[in-house]
Formats: sequence, structure tokens, C-alpha cells
Amino acid sequence: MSLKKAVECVRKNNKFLITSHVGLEGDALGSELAFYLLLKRLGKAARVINDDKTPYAYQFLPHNSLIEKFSAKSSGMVDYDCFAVLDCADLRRAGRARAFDAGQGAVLNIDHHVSNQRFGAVNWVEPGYSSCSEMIYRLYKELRVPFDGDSALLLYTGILTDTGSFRYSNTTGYTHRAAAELLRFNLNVPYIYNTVYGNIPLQDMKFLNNILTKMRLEETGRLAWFQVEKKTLRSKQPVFDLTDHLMNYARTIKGVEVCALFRENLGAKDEVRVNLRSQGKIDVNKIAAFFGGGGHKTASGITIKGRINQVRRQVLDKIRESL
Ligand SMILES: [Mn+2]
Repeated sequence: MSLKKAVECVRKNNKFLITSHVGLEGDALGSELAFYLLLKRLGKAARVINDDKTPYAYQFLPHNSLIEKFSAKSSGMVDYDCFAVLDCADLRRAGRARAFDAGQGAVLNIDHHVSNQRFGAVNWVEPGYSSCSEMIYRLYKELRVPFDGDSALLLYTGILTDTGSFRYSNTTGYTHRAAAELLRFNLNVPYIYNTVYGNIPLQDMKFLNNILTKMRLEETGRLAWFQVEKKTLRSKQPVFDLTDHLMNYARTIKGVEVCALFRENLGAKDEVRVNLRSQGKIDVNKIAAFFGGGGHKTASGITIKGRINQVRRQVLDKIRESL
């Protein structure tokens, strides 16, 4: 589709500024840093600037330390001719880094979310890819840039996490072939897996357990939901992003078709982050889109202004309609 235009955009420009969505995870970071390395191989200048900081579980990724934290003060001084936004369905998801959109560079939008808003001058958006990292893998192939141990580790981690360790429906033969090629660089798979999933501090595990015991089931067990309030988050201060763990537990329960997590945003007043997961029958991207969010058919998210109880009621009503 527009892979050709993305390639052209990479060839034509020389100074790149790379960002991704807030709530950074494996695919966002893996694709950003692998794209950075690709540009370096091509002799281009590049910087990675994120609004969020790299979560604890992903700090092991090679070159993580070169990622700069967004600062409103210095943002006007960044020089670039291309603003590359990766794994980001909507420019608002880039947080404050979206301010670069108003700058001097053309926006290159590389993403696999079905809800992508096509906000770029060049949009390479293909929901058929498991992950943005798989798209960057493709870009390496297209530009004939060889992989090395670092790029392979980054791309493998991005693919691993966005496919739920190769078990979600977005996993294809192409995904496995890409992984097989990346594994040739002697990646330490148990190490990657343990660092990403198996490194939860005991305190966080207790917190996770606490939320799990408060899980609610509705609609004869087809709908599961959790609610986490600011005061709980403040007192427990989890360092680990527990979203996937919570959702995976809920999804594993026999009969559950949709699960929802409602979490008050610590940094804002009356703002709730909603994460939705589906077993496949229900399109949670549609539900998220109704409230201004988006994502994938089986995994989506929304940030909604309002009191948590009210937000929860509205979203649950919408889910019930589709069950
Ligand atoms: Mn992704």
C-alpha cells in the first residue's frame, strides 16, 4: 500500500524525530529504537523523544538510554525534516510530543491500528501487521538494511509483546517468519520473556492480587471488569504496568467475552483510562471509537474525562448493548 511512500520518505529526508504513544510498551519502544538504528545505518540523523518515560520492564532494551524526555522548553529547538510517529492511532496519543506536528517536518505515520486517523503527510497504515515492529522489520527488508543483534532484539520484543507471545489472532505466518529470521541473532528468549513478564516486584504482585479479588462479573459471566482509583494507585505505587496481567487473568476465565479496566489517571483531574479486551466475538475497537478512542478489534483503549463511576457506567452500558 503506502509502504513505497514510506520508503521514499525515509530516503528523501535526513533529520528524523521519532516518537510514539504515551503508556509506552514493547511495540512502541521496539519499533522506535529499531527505526532509529535503521536510520543510523542509512547515515541519517535521528532522535527519539517521548512524552512518557520507559517503563521498568523495558529498560533493558538496547539504546533505551538515548531516548530523550519531552520538554516543552526545548521542543522549539529540535531540528528535523521528518516527524515519524510510530504505533500511534491518533496524534493525541503522542501526549505532549504531538506539539512537533506544528513544527518544520512532514509527518510520517507508521501504524497497524485499525482505528488510525491518517494524520500524516505520509500514512503507512496496515492493520494486517501484528505490530508496528513487524512493519519496521518489513522496512529493513525493503531498504535492504541488514539486521544485527540490537535491531533483532528490539523487533523481536515488539512482536512478542503485541502478539501476546504469538498467541493473539494478529499472529500470522509472516510474523513467525520474521521472528525466525530475528532469532538467528542468538537472542536469549528466556531472558527477554522473564524480563518483560516475569519480573514483577512482590509488592506489585500483592497489588495485582488485591485488584483481582475485586473483579466483577456481569451478564452471566460474559463481562468482567476492574476499577482502580487514584488513592489506591498512590498508596501502592506499582512500578509494573499490570494492565496486561489483569486482562489476561480475566480473559482466561471460562465464559468471559469482554473485559474492561477502569483506572483513574494520576496526572490529571477527573480523567479515566479505559482498556478493553475481547475474545474475538465483540469488536472492542468499535466500542472505544464510540467514546473517541480506538485500537484493535480485540484490544482497545480510551481516555475519557469524567468521574470514574460515571465513565464506568457509560462504557459498561455500551458493552452490554453489543453482548
Ligand atoms: Mn502496537
